[in-house]
Amino acid sequence: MVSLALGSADRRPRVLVVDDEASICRVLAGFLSLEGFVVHTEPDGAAALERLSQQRYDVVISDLKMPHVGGLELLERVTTLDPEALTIVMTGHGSVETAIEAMRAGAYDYVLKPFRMDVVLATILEGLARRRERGANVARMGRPVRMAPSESLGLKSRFQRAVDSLWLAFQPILSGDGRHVFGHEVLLRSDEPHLRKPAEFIETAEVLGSLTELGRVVRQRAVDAFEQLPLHTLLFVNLHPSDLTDPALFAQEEPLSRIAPRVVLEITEHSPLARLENISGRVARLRRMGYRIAIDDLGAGYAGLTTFAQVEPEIVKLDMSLIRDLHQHSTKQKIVASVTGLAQKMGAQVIAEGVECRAELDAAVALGCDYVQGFYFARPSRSVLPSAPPPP
Ligand code: G
Ligand code: MN
Repeated sequence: MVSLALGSADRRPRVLVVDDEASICRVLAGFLSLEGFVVHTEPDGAAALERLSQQRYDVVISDLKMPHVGGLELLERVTTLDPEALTIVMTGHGSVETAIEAMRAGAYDYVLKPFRMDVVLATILEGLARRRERGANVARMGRPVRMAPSESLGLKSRFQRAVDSLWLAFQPILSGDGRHVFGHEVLLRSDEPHLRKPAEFIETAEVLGSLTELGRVVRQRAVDAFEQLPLHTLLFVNLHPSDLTDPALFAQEEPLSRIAPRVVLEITEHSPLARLENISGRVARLRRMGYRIAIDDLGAGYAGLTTFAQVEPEIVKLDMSLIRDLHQHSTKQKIVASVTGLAQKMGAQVIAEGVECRAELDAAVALGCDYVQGFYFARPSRSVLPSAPPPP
């Protein structure tokens, strides 16, 4: 226990922090007390429930993985014990899925560990403000307005903010000798602090059923970005497999279609493409519209060669996991050599992704890669390279 409640006259918001890591409890309690909250801490769900049966809290901020009663169970119990309490879960980095599960269980919001204090504070303040608003609604309408957990309000508003602050970074794709710009890949970025990682942004869209909307925004932004491209170079745009089911992509009005001959659509293998019906037909339509098709991240995920046969790509992008330490790894060398050989037979060109050093570059080119992309040459950035960067 960090600070003592000052009796009923004390109207400061009360926060219960639940985490089996004592250091997290300490840090959060210290910080939130300074911000004017009354803070108590407990090391697990069972102890937290015991405390909640005796005292009311405005906010319960809890870890998910804890001994005895874990975070998810605690959440469910809090929702029935005190529906007015704002519940926030803390979860390890990259595990947005767990956070989402928690939101389904009734959590108001989540913060990803390692968290930034300003993010935690903003999440709490936003939640309290929302609750006040809701209280005002209850008073106005004379009957309770209960928010369904499925509304995932926190997640939705966060996603909307991410879409509003969405921007595309450019990363050049160069000839094997690094002297010519072949094209630029546009990569999804957002200034929304909770969804800075593109993968989390996309996962959130997936959960909210907003992938189609996100895909449309990205394609419109890609067209806007096209203006900045040097003459005769290509624009590489990532498609999510779900974009292939969006009728808008195939429609006359599709903004990207106006520049289709300069666009390479990257179809990723990170999600199982095989579940989509009639991939060959969809890809054929895109090709008739003038696009070129690339298979992205080959070697990273699902049935690489099946997709190869279904899509018959003009371009193949080798996943960076194959390129990493390529010069020291004889099995990777054999794989890269066989994929470049196969690509050549099929009339496709090969891009090595994620080249980070000279040795990887030399190995990739020696094994038959036509183009290269990676931090060794340029990181994704807000601006387009007018010409190839000077050799590093
Ligand atoms: O899945 P896709 O290949 O489209 O993802 C590209 C991602 O890889 C981008 O987010 C980009 O920032 C990152 N990236 C690009 N080049 C490099 C590199 O050389 N090394 C690493 N680690 N990441 C890279
Ligand atoms: Mn890509």
